[in-house]
Amino acid sequence: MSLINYQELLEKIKFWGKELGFSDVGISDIDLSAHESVLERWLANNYHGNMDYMARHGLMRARPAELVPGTIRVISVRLDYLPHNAQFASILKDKNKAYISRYALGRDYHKLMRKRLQQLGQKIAEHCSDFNYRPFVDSAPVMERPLAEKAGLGWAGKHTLLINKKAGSWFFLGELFVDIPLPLTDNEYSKKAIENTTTESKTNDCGTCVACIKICPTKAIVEPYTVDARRCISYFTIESPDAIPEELRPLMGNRIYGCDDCQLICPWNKYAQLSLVDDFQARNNLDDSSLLTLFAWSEEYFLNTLQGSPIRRIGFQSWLRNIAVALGNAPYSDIIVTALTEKLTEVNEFLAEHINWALAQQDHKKMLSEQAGAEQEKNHRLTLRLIRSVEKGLTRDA
Ligand code: B12
Ligand code: SF4
Ligand code: SF4
Repeated sequence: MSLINYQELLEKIKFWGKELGFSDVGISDIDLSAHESVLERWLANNYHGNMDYMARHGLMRARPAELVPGTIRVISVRLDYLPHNAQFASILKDKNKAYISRYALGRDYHKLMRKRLQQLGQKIAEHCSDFNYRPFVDSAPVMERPLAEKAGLGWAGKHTLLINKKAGSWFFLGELFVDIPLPLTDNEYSKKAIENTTTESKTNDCGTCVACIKICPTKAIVEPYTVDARRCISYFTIESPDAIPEELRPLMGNRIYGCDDCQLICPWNKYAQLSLVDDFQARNNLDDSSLLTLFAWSEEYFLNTLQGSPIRRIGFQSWLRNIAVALGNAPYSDIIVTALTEKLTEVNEFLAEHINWALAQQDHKKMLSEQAGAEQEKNHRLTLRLIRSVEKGLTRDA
């Protein structure tokens, strides 16, 4: 039996990872015991809303070897997704345009990353006779961020997303569960990840900054490192098929699929790197479309055009629900009122309720234009502050 030099193998894994286009690769053990109570508390507070899958597997989410028996290491990878010409500020500024989270402008990342992780696993298998692996990308009960933190890919910021000092936070995570004793990553992030779970207060490169907590339009970051998903725009425009709570609708602005605000305000995103993946560049003008154009799509057109896009997953009903609310948040326009009224004749009760809400908003703005305008500006106040900060600090991506 030939002995394997795991240090040498690790160097090869890093090389293959880069060859496959991953921006970073790190190795962690599988001990997430310090995160079990955090996860339990999050679930007990019902912060997961109707994402039943978050509660379904109990603590297996924090116990990789229960998910894949035999796992002793996790290889975490990072893949940058920031598209060229992100136009963050210019689209958020124009209330008649549709703002779609910049991770979702191109092809769905799940399949693409899983395929690359599978290839990485195959490469390792060619060098290790007795080797088992399973790739995951956001698809199974796995705590991806705490694993990636331990693997030295970055630190979890107060908005809970992973950040790297040289790369910001515009990236996806994925992992390969493996059953070989690879050496663990030992860098500033992995050291901090361990320190932070053994001390009362966290220390990291967020320092005293609280910009993400302040800028969140719906106050979803209820305390540092904790997001109440039910208040997060990403949750109620993507994950939840239910009606959007009325009090949150005006705060959504023109964000019709996900939200990037907490990352946009983050000073570390000055160092974000543009994605090298063609599939993540914008397709079908999704980076710069008017709300009315998207609202006019038929279901057939939606399904055909969004083939391979993550947006297709939410279905046509949620798509129209989100755009209807954004149209309610747009400045008064006869054309918008006509489009909403016409749509009323062809939709079910669920959508009709959102459209009627939007019509009432439009009506309100027409009747009391000045006062309503001021009210709308109040809701838009944080977005205006964000736009200024992006224009000043992220000139390339503004
Ligand atoms: C459920 C989920 C959501 C939910 C809930 C988000 C949340 N913050 O929990 C919703 C729908 C809101 C969401 C939104 C988004 N998501 Co999401 N989401 C997930 C998912 C599936 C699980 C996250 C989870 O387990 N949450 C439960 C909490 C308890 O765990 P956690 O946040 O990971 O762990 C934190 C705590 O343990 C905390 N912590 C640690 N120690 C301590 C100690 C104390 C005292 C406390 C209080 C906390 C604490 O820090 C940990 C790390 O942040 C992951 C994929 C995965 N399987 O991990 C993607 C994932 C986190 N999402 C991702 C993305 C990109 C997003 C969005 C940016 C998408 C968008 N543009 O709209 C937004 C960002 C919103 C935000 N600020 O989080 C990426 C993040 C990549 C990155 N750079 O970090 C992931 C990893 C998917 C992927 N494979 O790339 N998401
Ligand atoms: S994604 Fe938007 S709504 Fe969700 S926590 Fe971040 S800023 Fe708040
Ligand atoms: S905005 Fe500030 S507090 Fe929030 S994640 Fe970035 S550095 Fe940390």
